[in-house]
Amino acid sequence: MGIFPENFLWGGAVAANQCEGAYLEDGKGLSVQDVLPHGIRGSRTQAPTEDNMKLVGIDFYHRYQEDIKLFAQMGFKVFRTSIAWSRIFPKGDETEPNEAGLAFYDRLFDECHKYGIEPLVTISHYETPLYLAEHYNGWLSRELIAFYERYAKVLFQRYKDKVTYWLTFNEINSILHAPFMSGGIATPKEELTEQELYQAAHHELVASALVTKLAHEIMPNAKIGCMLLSMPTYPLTPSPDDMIQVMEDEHKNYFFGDVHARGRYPGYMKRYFKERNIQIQFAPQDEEILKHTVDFISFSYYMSCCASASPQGSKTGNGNLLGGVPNPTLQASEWGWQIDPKGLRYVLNMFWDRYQKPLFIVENGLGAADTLTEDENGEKTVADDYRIDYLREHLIQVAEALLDGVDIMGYTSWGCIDVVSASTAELKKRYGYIYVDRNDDGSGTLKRYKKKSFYWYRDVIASNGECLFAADKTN
Ligand code: BGP
Repeated sequence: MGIFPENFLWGGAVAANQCEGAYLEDGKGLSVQDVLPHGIRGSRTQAPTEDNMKLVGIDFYHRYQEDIKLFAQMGFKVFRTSIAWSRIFPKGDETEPNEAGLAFYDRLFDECHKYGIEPLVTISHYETPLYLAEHYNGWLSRELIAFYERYAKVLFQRYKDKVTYWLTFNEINSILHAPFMSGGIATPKEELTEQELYQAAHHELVASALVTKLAHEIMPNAKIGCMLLSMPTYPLTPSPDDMIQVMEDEHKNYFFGDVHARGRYPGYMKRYFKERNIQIQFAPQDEEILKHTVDFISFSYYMSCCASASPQGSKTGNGNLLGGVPNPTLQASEWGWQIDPKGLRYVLNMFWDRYQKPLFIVENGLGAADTLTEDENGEKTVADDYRIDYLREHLIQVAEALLDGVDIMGYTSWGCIDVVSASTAELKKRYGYIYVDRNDDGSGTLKRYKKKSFYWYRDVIASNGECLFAADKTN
C-alpha cells in the first residue's frame, strides 16, 4: 500500500473567467473581471477594453473538448472549474436563468464524465455579475444572498446528477483584501470601512451556509466545501510579541474557516469587533443558518509569510492578495511569491487539527514565464523542470501530511492548462502542464502544446504518487 489513498482525487483547477473567453457569447452578461484588465493591481475600466486578456482567455469555451481530452491523457480523476454566474444570470437579479449558459456547462460536465473525470465546481470564483456590483454594491448588500441562493438552486437542480463536489466561494477570506474582484463591491477599497468589509463578509458567510443546506436537501450525496486562501504565518523573530502578531493575523483568516466548520462566530472575532466598535448586522435567522457547516475544507496554497510586531516589519505586499512580511530564509518565484513546500504540510496539519474535516488542496503551483522550444522529435514543448521541482517538493509534503494522519481528499494543481492570471491579468504568468500559444499583446494561435511537466504529472497520477519518491529524479 502506498502513501496516497487509492481513491485520492488527482487533477487540476481553473476558473471560468480566466480560461473561457467568449465574454459576451450565448447571452452571457459582464462580470467584474471584464472590467479589470490589470487584475487586482490595476483599477477597473468603465467598459471592457481590448487589452483585457480575459475577454478571450484561452478560448476554453470553444476548445473544452480538446482540453478535457488532454486532462484525460494525464489521468485526471477530477477537474475543478467554476461556473460563470453571469452566463446563468447575466445581470444577477433576474428570476429566470439563461438556458444557453446552462447548456454549456451540461456539455462541459458530460465531456468530463466521458473520461471518468469528476467535476469539482466553484459556484463563485471572482466573477460576480457586473450589474450586481454597479446596482447593489456587490456583497455589501444583503440582497445578494437571495440572488446567490437562487443561482445556486438552479445549479443544484440542473447538475445534481453530474456534479458531486461543490465549493461555495473561491478564497472567501480575500473579500477583505480585494473587495471588488472578490466581492463585487464597487466602492473603492480605500473608502471602505472595516465595518463594511466585515458586513459584506457576513453576507457571504450566511449565503455559503444557506446553499450548503440547500445542496444537502437537493443532493443528499453531494459534498460541499468552503474554499480558503491559506497563507501560514511564521513569527519573524522568536519574540513573544511577534508570535502574538502571528496569532492575530492568522485569526483574520481562520475566522472564515471557523464559521464554515464550526457554525458560529469565534470569540476572538467578537473581541476584535467590540474593540473597534464594529457591529455586524445579523438578521434574526442568521445564527441558525450559520449552523449548516460544510462537509470538507478546501484551500489554495502558494506561499507562507512572516509577521512582526515591530514597525520595521511592516507589510511589503508582494504576496497573493494578502501581503505579509517576506521570510528571509526562502526563495521567491519570478513574481515574488515565496516558495515554501513545508508550509503545505504545516497548513494541512493545522486545518486537520482545528477542524477534523477532510481537506482538499484545490490550488497550488508555480507561476512562471515559459519558453516554447522543440524536443528531440521536433515537437514544440516547454522544458519546465522548475515547475516539476516545485510540484514534486509540494507533493512530497502532502505525503508527509498523509503520514501524519491528515485526511486529504485530493489535489488539483492550479492552472493545469495555462490561463490568464488573477492578480496581474497576464498570460505570461503560466502554471500549466499544457502551454497555450497566446501572448499578452493578443498574438498567438491559441494552439495547445504539452510541456515536460505534462508527462511528469501523468506518471505521478499513474503511480498514485509513488514515483515522487523514486531515487532517480530525472523525471
Ligand atoms: C488564487 C486564485 C486563482 C488563481 C491563483 C493564482 O488566488 O483563486 O484564481 O489565479 O490564485 O494567482 P495568479 O493567477 O495571480 O498567479
